[in-house]
Amino acid sequence: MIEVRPLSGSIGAAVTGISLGDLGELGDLNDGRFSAIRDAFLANCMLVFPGQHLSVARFEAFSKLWGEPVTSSFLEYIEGHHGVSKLFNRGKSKSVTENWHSDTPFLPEPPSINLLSALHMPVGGDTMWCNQYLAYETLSSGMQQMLCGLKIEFNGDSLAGLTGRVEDFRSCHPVVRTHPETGRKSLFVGPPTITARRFEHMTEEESFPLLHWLHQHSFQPHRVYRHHWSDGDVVMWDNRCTLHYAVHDHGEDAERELYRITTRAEKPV
Ligand SMILES: O=C(O)CCC(=O)C(=O)O
Ligand SMILES: [Fe+2]
Repeated sequence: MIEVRPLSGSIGAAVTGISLGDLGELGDLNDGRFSAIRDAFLANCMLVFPGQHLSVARFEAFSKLWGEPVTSSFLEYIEGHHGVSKLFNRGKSKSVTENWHSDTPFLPEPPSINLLSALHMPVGGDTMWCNQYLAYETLSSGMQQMLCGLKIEFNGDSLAGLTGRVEDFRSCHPVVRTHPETGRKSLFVGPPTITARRFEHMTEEESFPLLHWLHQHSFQPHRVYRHHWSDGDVVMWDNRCTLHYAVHDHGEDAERELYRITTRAEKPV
């Protein structure tokens, strides 16, 4: 039987009692079990399925239940497996994920649901998530009103530079977005020196102080879950109402490998 256990007081739940690798079961997920997982996902913003040890094909099959893969030119994908990439330890100085971010917010339709499947994990190399519904709900009513209607111009230049791409990635999205499935409002921000550079129609200088404050407000420790990985864990998170941060404390040579899929392109509203 599926069991859902919260992992912190603010975000995340562990789901046990289900084998995601069992394709027969996956078919059956269209019954009550799929809706149990979906409800747990929408309520907790991120889920951990411990000890799944999925093959790439089965990881793909599970991900497909949540939507079509979203790809970007920043990543390389495994041949024969559309939208599946392999994350590995590139060294701390080359890490682009050791900051609080949501994935590819500079796309017109960023991915909504992201999944990782852990192959080989080191000691350390944790990942953290924070809850952006709570980040919005804990703002004063005055700040909430002021932000309502503002947009951030998200910019992919610095990521493009680091990964040698030359395309111009820019999209404006609402700072306060409404989740299409839960109807809840969340704070949609990013690292102001990397992607969330300015408010629409404002300069970077004008925008920075408030963007910086909103970003810092988002990942206060009491709104964060920190996951200590084990090989075989599958994790999925809602890219629409969370930020995440990959801690690089495992050294340059430690093995750290995960499969990664991002799904369901959606325009933030
Ligand atoms: O390596 C990780 O734990 C997560 C990296 C990341 O930011 C991502 O996959 O989007
Ligand atoms: Fe990420």
